[in-house]
Amino acid sequence: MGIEFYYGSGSPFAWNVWLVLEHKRLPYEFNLLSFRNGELKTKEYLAINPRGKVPALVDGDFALWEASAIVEYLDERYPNHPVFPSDPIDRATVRRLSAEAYNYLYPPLRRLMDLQGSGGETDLSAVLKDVSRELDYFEDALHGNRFAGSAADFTLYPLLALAKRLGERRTQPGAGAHIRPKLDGFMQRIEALPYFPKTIPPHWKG
Ligand SMILES: N[C@@H](CCC(=O)N[C@@H](CS)C(=O)NCC(=O)O)C(=O)O
Repeated sequence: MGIEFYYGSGSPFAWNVWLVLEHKRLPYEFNLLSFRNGELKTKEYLAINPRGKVPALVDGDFALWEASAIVEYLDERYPNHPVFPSDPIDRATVRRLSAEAYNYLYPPLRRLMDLQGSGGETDLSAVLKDVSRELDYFEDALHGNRFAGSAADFTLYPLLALAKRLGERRTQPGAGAHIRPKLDGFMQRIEALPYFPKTIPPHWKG
């Protein structure tokens, strides 16, 4: 039994794991679950991930969920093409950046998604300010190519892509407008990876 990967289109957490599976050249069975059709809440899927969320991974008879835990497991279990550097300080820095992306950038992005279309412009500008402050933070935190191909890159990229997409889908400049040159260059480096196109969320392509 190999690796089974459970994915939902557009989930930045699931995209993170997908990029890591590809980066590490691991073979896996891809399972696309539909949010709309309730496929994350079936008895079968809840037996894999009792939280009913994506991503999840089954490796043999071991089931695991939570994107960061999955990424760490994959890197330790399958050490080829590592996504964590060997130096303890670099490893800690990669972990810190991943945690910061999920703990500080994702929450305002989530609020932005929830607010879009609700017409609450006052709330919207406050949330945009929170998103742009975080984007500025990451603009300053990324130093050149240092973390290209690390677990932190694969955590951060899907969140930036989401910010950009949210901006493009609005009539006024949105979150994507705050992505400045270093982050933009970082996104381009990820997008140039040979396996990247395969991982674009299926419903973004159509
Ligand atoms: N902390 C979790 C977050 C996973 C998560 O929130 N996934 C969302 C998609 S972005 C989901 O599956 N939502 C479905 C639901 O809550 O019903 C992780 O790191 O994997």
